[in-house]
Amino acid sequence: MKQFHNFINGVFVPTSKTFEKRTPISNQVIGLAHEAGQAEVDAAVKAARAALNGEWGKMSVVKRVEMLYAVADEINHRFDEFLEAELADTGKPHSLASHIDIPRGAANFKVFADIIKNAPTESFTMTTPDGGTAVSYGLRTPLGVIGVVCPWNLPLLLMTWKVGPALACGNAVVVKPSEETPATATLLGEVMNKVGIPKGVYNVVHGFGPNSAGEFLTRHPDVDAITFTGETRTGEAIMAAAAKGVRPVSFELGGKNAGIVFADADFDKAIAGITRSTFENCGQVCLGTERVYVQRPIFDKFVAALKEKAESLKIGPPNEPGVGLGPLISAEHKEKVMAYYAKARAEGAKVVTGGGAPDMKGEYAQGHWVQPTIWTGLPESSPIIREEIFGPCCHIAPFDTEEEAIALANDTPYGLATTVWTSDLSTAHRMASAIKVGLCWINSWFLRDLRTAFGGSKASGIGREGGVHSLEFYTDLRNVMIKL
Ligand code: NAD
Ligand code: 6OD
Repeated sequence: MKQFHNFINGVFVPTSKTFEKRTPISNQVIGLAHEAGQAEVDAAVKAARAALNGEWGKMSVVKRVEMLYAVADEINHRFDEFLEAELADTGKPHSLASHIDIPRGAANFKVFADIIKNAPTESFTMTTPDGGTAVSYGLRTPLGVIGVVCPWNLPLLLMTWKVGPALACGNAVVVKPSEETPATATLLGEVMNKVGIPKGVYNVVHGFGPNSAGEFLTRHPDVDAITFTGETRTGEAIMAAAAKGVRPVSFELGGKNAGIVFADADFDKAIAGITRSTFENCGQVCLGTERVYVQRPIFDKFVAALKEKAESLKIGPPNEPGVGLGPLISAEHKEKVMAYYAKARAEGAKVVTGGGAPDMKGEYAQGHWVQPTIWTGLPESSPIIREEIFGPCCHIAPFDTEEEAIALANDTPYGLATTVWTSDLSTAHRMASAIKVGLCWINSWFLRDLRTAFGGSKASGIGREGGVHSLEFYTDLRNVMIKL
């Protein structure tokens, strides 16, 4: 049985209070995570502060960059271990984790090391009232101790997406991974020690949200800023905690994203794109499309083709060849998704495909599997169309005009992402400027250039990370003015 210890000041720390980690493919217990209490969270924050006051705080940018390169190289060196840990925690297909999650875990350190190495700051020269000259320049200083609170859907990718830039900017972090996925954050502690990252720079505390490590961390008065990815309502609780001490937050929250397919789109590419945006990672991607709007002339053909794709997805465990759909993360999440499947039927949806749980055999019978599901025929007021389900499912509705598609896409409190499929460049530009989201993909989905701004509008987040935008959050910009 694996033991997931806290990682505090460079040391793996067990506690007397443990909780079970079960694998989603069979619901078997595969490990025990050691829950951090207030004392462990205090120790982690204290270690982070000491690192900032010690060698790490004094380290040159060049040296820091070298160390982050070494972290990336060591993740790649231990690629198979990270992959195995992520597969055991999430049950996602091997093909997905090996192409997206683990490579991005390494890239998130390399890219932000490059960005901090090359980041300029502004400089101005002015004439002073006495006829002399003054020069001002910007100086980026670390924010301090950053609390990093993470979800379970892309555990290593989303954690390092925050830890990479935070460390590149010279901060120290205390990470609270999701209680569902403790493995890769813990493993990263070994990497940090191996490459010689000073003790206390990277800390991990395990546990839950309320009245556990998540709340202890976000309420901690010596945490200078909080970066969080997760549900919008958790964001509200963390924002209330951060208000004490007026601490900055960066939030990547939930979504109810629209996929929009015009009749002039390349049909096969649109089908392939919406298949991914709806079903990838078993629908557990915040950027996914649970609302799909298709222009009327191709509506029936599109629904039939997406149905065929959904039904061709092989459901199974990570290492089975050809698997395209893994399980949901937990029994609790399966219950939530199945409740929406039942609600869709009760509301009179036409179930185009799926709508239940597959019949899995043997050791997988207790896993958290659900069928990929497509509905049509519901009114826009339905909870199926308004609420984030976070499962492998979508509702497809027809539209006639561009204006109608824009109105439908924007009719949501969320504003994370959209994916628009059209061969008309002008339509694409108009849609991109009219849909109120942080991320607009045209003829693509979840295509990432880490130098670009990433984040959500409206209830989907606060702030942007990525490229120089991460520096805006993870550094404090000071102006220095010198009277010459
Ligand atoms: P969640 O909000 O339930 O949990 C996220 C983390 O917050 C976990 O580590 C949890 O323990 C912690 N937490 C919970 N309550 C807390 C509290 N009161 N104080 C401090 N910490 C607390 O989210 P989840 O179920 O793990 O992830 C799925 C959600 O994340 C979906 O809504 C999805 O859309 C969102 N998400 C958004 C993005 C994005 O980039 N916008 C990316 C991935 C996931
Ligand atoms: O690619 C990323 O940087 C990112 N933050 C992805 C988020 C995916 C949400 O599930």
